[in-house]
This record gives sequence, structure tokens and C-alpha cells, in this order.
Amino acid sequence: MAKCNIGLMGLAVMGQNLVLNMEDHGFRVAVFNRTTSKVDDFCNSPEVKGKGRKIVPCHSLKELVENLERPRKVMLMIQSKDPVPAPEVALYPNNAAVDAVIEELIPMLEPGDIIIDGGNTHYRDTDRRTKYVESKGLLYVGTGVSGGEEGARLGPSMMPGGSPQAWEFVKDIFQAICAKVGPNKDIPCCEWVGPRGAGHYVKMVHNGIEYGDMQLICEAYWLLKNVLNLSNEELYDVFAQWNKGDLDSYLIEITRDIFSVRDEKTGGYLVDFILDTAGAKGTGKWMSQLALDLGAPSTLVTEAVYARALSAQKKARVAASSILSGPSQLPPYDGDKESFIEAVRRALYASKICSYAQGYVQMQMAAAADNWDLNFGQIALLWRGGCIIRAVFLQRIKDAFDKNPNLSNLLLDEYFCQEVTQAQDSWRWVVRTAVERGIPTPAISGALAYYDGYRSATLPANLLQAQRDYFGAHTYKRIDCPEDEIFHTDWIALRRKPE
Ligand code: NBP
Repeated sequence: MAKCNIGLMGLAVMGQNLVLNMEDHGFRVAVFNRTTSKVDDFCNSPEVKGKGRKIVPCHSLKELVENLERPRKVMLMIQSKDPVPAPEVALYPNNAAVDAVIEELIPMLEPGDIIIDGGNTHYRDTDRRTKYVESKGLLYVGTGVSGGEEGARLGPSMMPGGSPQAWEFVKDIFQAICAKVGPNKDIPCCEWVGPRGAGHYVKMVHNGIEYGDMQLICEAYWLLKNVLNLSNEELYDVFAQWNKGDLDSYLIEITRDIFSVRDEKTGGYLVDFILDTAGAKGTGKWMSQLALDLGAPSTLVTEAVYARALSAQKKARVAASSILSGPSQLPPYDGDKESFIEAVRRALYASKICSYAQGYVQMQMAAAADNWDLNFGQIALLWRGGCIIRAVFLQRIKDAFDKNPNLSNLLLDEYFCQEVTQAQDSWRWVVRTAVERGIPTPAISGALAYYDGYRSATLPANLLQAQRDYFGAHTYKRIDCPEDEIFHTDWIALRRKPE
């Protein structure tokens, strides 16, 4: 029997759907799962059985490996825990499942064979594993796979990194199964991202941006609901309208849909019965942590992570709500409804631009620190289809980096600069309204603060440096002296003596 083109271990929701997707595209796939009964369940399922599908059930890793053509490609779609590796620990033993499977696989493989991890792995693990697997004469790929179950089945966005020599062997499979965009639906949302952990880093930034997008949408919803008192039907219409313009995206589309879904139990709208405590799997937190490590001002993702954390403190919030007061009661908004809706749309779009600008700055800083040569325009294309943040707007980012591959901040691109400039008055009006009425909008307000900080040639950090030098002799530089000259002042000796 012909050998399989690829083997996949991990037949949970993502693995099963990827296998079916690969098979749809003509690849023979050997499958294995730790709990082997799931191999049989899957292979006997109506989707696989009796349809002449080229899916080969295996009941051990050895059998999986034996069924593969060379160079062997073994893809792992197994659980990735939520590791929080300390940056200084080179061999952090997290996500032990993947490490254990790699150890088991290595003696079964031959030079040039490829191990692929398609899980949501921390990029430092992928960095470490690439070096380790390469030291054994094998190749390693750590690929981000985005789009959830539906993406895996019909075409995910894929962000592969690892051993560059592996790309030519996995490219055909990955580019066949991934989402396609463009007028002819022939531009694959999968390209080689970079060495070692670069692919998983980009996937993490994708997830962090997703956190920001979702939080921004939630704040827009909350403003429309609390300032304008819009019903779910009206919210549906607003989001439907927004989805036809610059904000056209998967997340706006599903938000629109959510406002139309009725609760089977009560007949009311389901969204109004959902407890307001948000969960998280940790990739947003990783992005924030790594932003702090780099000194990258990725405030949007961090605000979004904190907003989820605050939402999860439901009991404390309920208790505080009867103790802490908000602003004195304002009369209901009696201005033009449509104008405020348009202002919120502009504030949302301008904030989204800041969020992506921050994500790209973080990727640029990470690329410099880790010595990756990232193609930023292409990264925007990888996210154009298949994934949760897919949006028409990403083409604008691609265009911006095509025009200027060294663009240091998206806000400086002509189109984005013009958009935020046009949105500015509305954006400030929305933030003012939120503050006046005590409506929390950490992401929209934070984005505006970032914008104002980034466009300020001077900031009050002169005073901050003076404080640091005063109490800790941390020194400072002067605006009227060369950059490399450092000063310290005996502030206590020179200060005005307290009365
Ligand atoms: P899960 O993340 O729920 O993982 C379940 C799979 O991991 C099962 O096949 C399970 O085998 C296997 N597994 C576990 Br748990 N511990 C193992 C071990 N020690 N050794 C070997 N196998 C082990 O599955 P998923 O939701 O399909 O996700 C798979 C990967 O894709 C994860 O890394 C996830 O982060 C990533 N991802 C998920 C999504 C999504 O929307 N779900 C999207 C993008 C990426 P068993 O059957 O024997 O328990």
C-alpha cells in the first residue's frame, strides 16, 4: 500500500478536522491518538468510513511512523498547556506532553524527517525544541493554526516557523489546506514566517490582537447600549451596517449574529442571559508578558487581558457596585442618535488601527531581538482569511508594508494616518462621553492615550528622570548636550529647603 504523505497525532477537534481537510486535498494521512479508541471512533465515523477516504488508522506512534513516506512528517495536534516560562530559563519543562512525544519520536525517525507542532505553543518552547530536534539531525516546524474547528476543516490561517529546510517539504500540504484569499481565491493564508519560534510568536500576536479587537467591540456595544439605549434589534442593524465598511470582519459579523439569537429557555435574547465573566486561555497574557520583556507599549492587549480579569471578579464588582458611586446622574443623551453611532464606529476603527500598530511594533522588536527577518506585509495576508481576526482591513496593512517595508509604525502610513486624523474628534467625543457617564472603556480610551503619547514630541518623562535621579542617582541626559553624556545632580543640596 502507498505510504502516507503525513502523519497526525492528536484526534481531538482540531486534529480530526485537519485530517479531513488534508484528505479532501488528496493527501494520504496516517492518524494516531494517545487514547487509541479515538482512532477507531474517528476512522469508523460516517465522515471517514465507507467513503474511500485515504486515512490510515494507527494504534502506536511506531505504526504511524512506519506508514509515512520519506522525509516523514509527523504533526502533533495535542494539548498545549498554559506555560509561563521565565525568560532566563532556557530549558523550561512546560507543555510536557509535546516534549514527551518528541522524545518518543526521535529514535523512530531518520535524518531529514520532520516533527511539526500545530498547537498553541509558547514561542520559547518552539525555539528550544527547534534547536533540540535539529541537534538530533531532524527538522522541526512550530506552526500557528488559527480559525478553530471550522478553520481546521475548511481552511485555517497557518503561521509556520522552525527549521527553514523543512518548508519545501511541508509547503504543498500546508498551502493546499489553508484558507485562500484574493479575487481568485488563490492567495494562500500560509507562508513561511521565520526560523525557530517565529511562527508561534506571530500566532501569539494574532491571538493578542484578537483579544484587543474583541474588547474594543464589547466597549462599542456597551456605549451604544448605555448611552443610546439601543435594543438588540437595533444593535444588530448597527453591526450589520458596520460590516459593510472599513470594519468588515469576521468578529463584527459574528457580533451582529449574536444580537439575533433567541434563548430557547426564556424566548429573550440569549446575549442578555450570559454571565458577564470572561475566560481566557492565556495567549493574550503571553503577548502582554513578552511586550513587557521587550519594553513594547502593547497597551491594547494588556487592557483587554485586564478587562477580562476584572470581569471575572464578579462577586467583588457586585459588592462594590452598592458602595462606590459613579458620576452624578446625567440626563439621558438627547443628541442625534446616528451621529453618536457614527462616532463610536470611528472610535472603534481608530482604536483598532492603534491595536494593530502596537502588535506590529511588538513583532518588529521581537524580530530584532531574536534575529528573525519577518515579512510584515505577508503576515497581514496570512491573517486575511481563515482566522478569527480576518478582516478586509488587513489588506490595508499589506499595502502599507508593500509601500514601505521599513514602516516603523502603521500610524505613520498615509492611509492610516488619514483615518485616525479623521476619526479624532469623534474618538475624543466618545471617550469624553464614556468618562462623563462612568462607562468603562479601557481599550478605546487606552488607544487614544497611546495615540496622544506616540504623537507627542515631548512627554513628562523629564520629571520622571529627575525623580529617579533624586532618589536613586539613576542619572539623566540633557536636551542641550550630546546623547552619550550622562549627568547626576545632588538634588537635596540644591533644592529649596522646606519651610
Ligand atoms: P485539546 O487541546 O483539547 O487536546 C486534546 C488532545 O491532546 C487529545 O488528542 C489528547 O489525547 C491529546 N493529549 C493530551 Br490532553 N495529553 C497528551 C499527552 N500527554 N500525550 C499525547 N497526547 C495527549 O485538542 P484541540 O482543541 O483539538 O487542540 C489541539 C491543539 O491545537 C492545542 O494545542 C490547541 O491549543 C491548538 N488549537 C486549538 C484551537 C481550538 O479552537 N480548539 C485553535 C487553534 C489551535 P487523548 O484523547 O488521549 O486525551
